[in-house]
Amino acid sequence: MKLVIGNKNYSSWSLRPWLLLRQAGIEFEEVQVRLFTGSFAAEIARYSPAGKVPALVDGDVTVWDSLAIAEYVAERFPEKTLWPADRAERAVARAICAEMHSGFTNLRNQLPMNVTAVLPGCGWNVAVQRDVDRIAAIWGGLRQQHGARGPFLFGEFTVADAFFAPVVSRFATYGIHLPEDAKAYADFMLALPTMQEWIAAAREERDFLADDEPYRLAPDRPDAIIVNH
Ligand SMILES: N[C@@H](CCC(=O)N[C@@H](CS)C(=O)NCC(=O)O)C(=O)O
Repeated sequence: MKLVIGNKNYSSWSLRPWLLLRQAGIEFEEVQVRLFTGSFAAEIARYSPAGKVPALVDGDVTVWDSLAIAEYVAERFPEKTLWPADRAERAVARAICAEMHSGFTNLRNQLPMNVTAVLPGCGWNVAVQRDVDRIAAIWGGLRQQHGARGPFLFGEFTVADAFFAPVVSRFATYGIHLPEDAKAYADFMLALPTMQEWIAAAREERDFLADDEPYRLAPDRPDAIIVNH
């Protein structure tokens, strides 16, 4: 199985299936395509008809879009129970993943994932705060309900944790203040060895995507390659 991803520093959509596979202990080959470079379109076209990362290639099956990939992986490895086993909990898990997938546009537009940046206070506005409040309510509510079963949103790790992982990173980058229960969840997720592995790899990247850097005027790495979209 091959997972095609973009830059670890920027590609929030790529982080979701990558974390899902790594947390579930599913072997895969990682193929990285550098976003917005001259060769991106040609390279990603080899793997995805949608022309975007992430994409999963499993033999003659190709799946694109992070939500479809999560569903495929969960079906392909039923023994990993990547969705909650309980039907009602599964419905909630799917609902919050869909909410994340199609919503929180203020947060997504204003606070782009930028794993290695430290930008406290940047990008914040009241519309972003509404998204933050909703996410904190989701995390806090689920932790209250399922905390006794384990540290993840539904106790055990599920697709829902993978889906909110990029938000955890954004909150860290932009120094977003969270209520205690939501902060405890975010801190726990950030400390996961798999998240740390992703972050460490992001630090090794040299591409600096100008469009994703509204708050850093110049790269803080002298070896950076500036990529303009
Ligand atoms: N809804 C898609 C979004 C994928 C997406 O927008 N990927 C971005 C990178 S994070 C991309 O490949 N952009 C390249 C382009 O649009 O040319 C998913 O969940 O996978």
